[in-house]
Parts: sequence; structure tokens; C-alpha cells
Amino acid sequence: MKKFIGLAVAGALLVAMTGCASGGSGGDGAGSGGDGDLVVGFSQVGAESGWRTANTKDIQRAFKDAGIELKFSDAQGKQENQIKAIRSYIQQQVDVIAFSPVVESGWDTVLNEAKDAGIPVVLTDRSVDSKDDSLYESFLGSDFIAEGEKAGEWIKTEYADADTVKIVELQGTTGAAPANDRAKGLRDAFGDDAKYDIIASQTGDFTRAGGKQVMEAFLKSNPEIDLVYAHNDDMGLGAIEAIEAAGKTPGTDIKIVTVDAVHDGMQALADGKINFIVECSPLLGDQLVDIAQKVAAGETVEKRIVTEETTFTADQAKEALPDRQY
Ligand code: GZL
Repeated sequence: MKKFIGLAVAGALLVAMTGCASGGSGGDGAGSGGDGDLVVGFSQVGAESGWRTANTKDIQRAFKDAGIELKFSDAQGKQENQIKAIRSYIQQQVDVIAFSPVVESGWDTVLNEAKDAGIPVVLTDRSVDSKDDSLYESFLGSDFIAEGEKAGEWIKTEYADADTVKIVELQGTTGAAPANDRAKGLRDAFGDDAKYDIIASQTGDFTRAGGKQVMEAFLKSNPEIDLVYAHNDDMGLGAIEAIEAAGKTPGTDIKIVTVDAVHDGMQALADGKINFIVECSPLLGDQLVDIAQKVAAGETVEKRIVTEETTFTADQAKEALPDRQY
């Protein structure tokens, strides 16, 4: 009889423990932290650029301000690390999973695992090319095609009187949504006007070192370069180093257009070494908190939430720099 009672007590304990840990149903907000304590798992791309650093800081600040537990992992630029992190969050039965997909493809399997576990997923910053948009509740980030178009429109104005413009392009990480779309946006702006001649295009992986290395190669093989289109400030800053090392003046001999508008890029713009910057805001933290709280409560959120962004000339950068948060 004693043995039976012992087993019954053990069974009851087991149910109680499982019941408490199974809070990751995405609807009741009872994460693995107990009733009412929302727990969010976040997988970040890495720490490749000033933009990424600012993005991470803002997300961690926002969840701290909101008193919400944020489990955070840095994938060091590797998709397999992000997939591992998402699987770990599923195991931990968090209430919501959020991540910035390092590349657009290859997510359906793990996102279906999250869906089967009843854990809602939110995409931030970069999107995925999955055909099944039930695999995520919302995408929060920029319109990268529009960013490329803004860069293209500035180039068309700047070179309105030129017969031809020889452009080299420093692309972002191969396969990443911002790289694909910023390339597309620029080309959409140019249309089939052969005046805009993209003579070379290569990934610098969104890093300053990558931008410098690729620009060195571009300079060696292309004596006549009018303009560099860099998919982010960091690669543009690397290109500045390469151009100066080649004895040329960035912003004058070779003009530079970049995307992001992080502090170092804006300083180079103010100094005349970069000529135009298209803003891409990394400050997604508060909006992500709001979306996570809503999806955890089972509320419907907008499928695509695009951030407000502008552009900067040198004078606008000088004016904006004192108040920039990043
Ligand atoms: C854009 C973001 C890009 C930035 C880069 O939203 O994904 O990744 O433009 C960053 O600086 O590395």
C-alpha cells in the first residue's frame, strides 16, 4: 500500500512539474518562468557591424525596460547556430521566439517545429523566403528594396549631366534579404538605362574589413571608378580606407553611397568622405516587445510592420549627429 501511495505522489509531482513547464503554448503567457512571466527567445545574426551592435543593445534595453525575460543568442553569422538556438528555445518552451534570419532561405523545417510546439515566431530586421507565411506571426523591419531605390534616385540626380557612371557595388552577406533587396532596389531605380554601368559587384559580408578587402581588389582591376554603392556603412568605411591607401580622395575622386546611418558612417558623411546615406533603423526593441506581448496573448498582429526611415546629406548629418542614439 505504501508503495502505491509513493507512486501516486511521484506521479502527481511529475504532472505538476510538466504542467508548469509546458506554459509555452503561446497563448497564456505562462512561459517557463511561471504564470504570467513572459519568456522570449531571441536569435541574433551576430556582431558584424555597427548597425547590429546598436540593434542588439536596443532589443536588450527594451525587454529589460519591459521587465520581460529575454533569452539571447548570437549566431556569429551562421544559420546553423540560429537553427540550434531556435530548437533550444522550443525545448525550453518559451512563449515567443524572435529572430533576425541571417539569410532568407532554409527556415521551413525549424519554423514548422516551432509551429508544432505552439510557439509563435516573430521575424525582426530580415525576412525569410518561405512560401508558408503561417510560419511566423509578423515581420518587423525595413523595406530594403525602397532603400536601394533611394540610393539609386540620389545617384541619378547627382549624375544627371554625366554620360556614364561607373559603379562598383559592395554587397551585403550573400543570401541575406538586405543584400538581395538593396541590390534589386538600385537596379530598379536605374531601369534599363545603360548610363549606369555596374562594373563590379561582390559581397563584403557587411563588415568593414570585408569592404576594405573587396574595394582594394576593385581598385586594382578597375582604373575608372566613379562611385561605390555599399550595402552598409561599415563596408563603405572599409572602402574609404582602401581608396585613401590608393592615393585617391573618397567623396571626391570616388563618391560613396551607403545604407544604415550609424554614427561612424554619419561622421564620414559630415567629413565629406561619404556623399549620401540611406537610413536603416536598428531601433526595433520597443516595437518587438509590443509584438511579443500581443502574440503571447493570442492577439493578431500586422503581418508586416515597416520602420520609418529617411536619408542624409552631409549637411543633414552635421545637424543630426549630436542627437543620434547610435
Ligand atoms: C539591415 C541589417 C543589415 C545592416 C547591416 O536591416 O540586416 O545587417 O544594414 C547589418 O549593417 O550587418
